[in-house]
Amino acid sequence: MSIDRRRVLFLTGGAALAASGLSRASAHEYEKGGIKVEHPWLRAPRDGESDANLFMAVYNRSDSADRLIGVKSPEIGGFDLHVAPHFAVATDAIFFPNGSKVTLAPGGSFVHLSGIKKINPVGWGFELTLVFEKAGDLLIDAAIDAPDAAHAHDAEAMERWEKAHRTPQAGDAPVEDHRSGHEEQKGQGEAQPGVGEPQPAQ
Ligand SMILES: [Cu+2]
Repeated sequence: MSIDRRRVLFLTGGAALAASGLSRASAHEYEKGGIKVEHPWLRAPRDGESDANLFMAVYNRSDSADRLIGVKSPEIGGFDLHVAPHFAVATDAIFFPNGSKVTLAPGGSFVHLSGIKKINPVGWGFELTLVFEKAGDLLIDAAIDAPDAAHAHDAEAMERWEKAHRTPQAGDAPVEDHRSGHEEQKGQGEAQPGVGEPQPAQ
């Protein structure tokens, strides 16, 4: 996955659309049968955790109801479907009436992913297959937002995350300086080479 892709996710994002007040079709949508999934995104696992919640807008333009019954990815251990009280029909599926738009969002329905084995950093994408009862399998690339993101492509949350997880940028002090400092500290208090063993060259 390239940096260009990351830029694409930002440029087609909800933040820009919200700011302009437009809701034009963007590239970040996926369609199969009568089902269209728009802006799938997830809240990245918090540091040290392996769970993430997945959100999206789902349009059902077919003339029959459909249900999301599963999520597939080699990178997840499992999933469960959480249905907000006002949509509650069953907890083993998320229900999409025909002719409806249902938004999975924080505070409402969502897909909980667990046991995530490998995931890209915030700002990148995560590929998953959504399993709809009638429309079948639909491969999506969910945008990975910050763990505290309020909506898809939450630029403010992403900025906070990047500050807290800052990696060296071009123009920063060389990485080597930083690392050699750690090595000096690490050496202190560690076991000294045994008597008679070769001493490291200075
Ligand atoms: Cu999007």
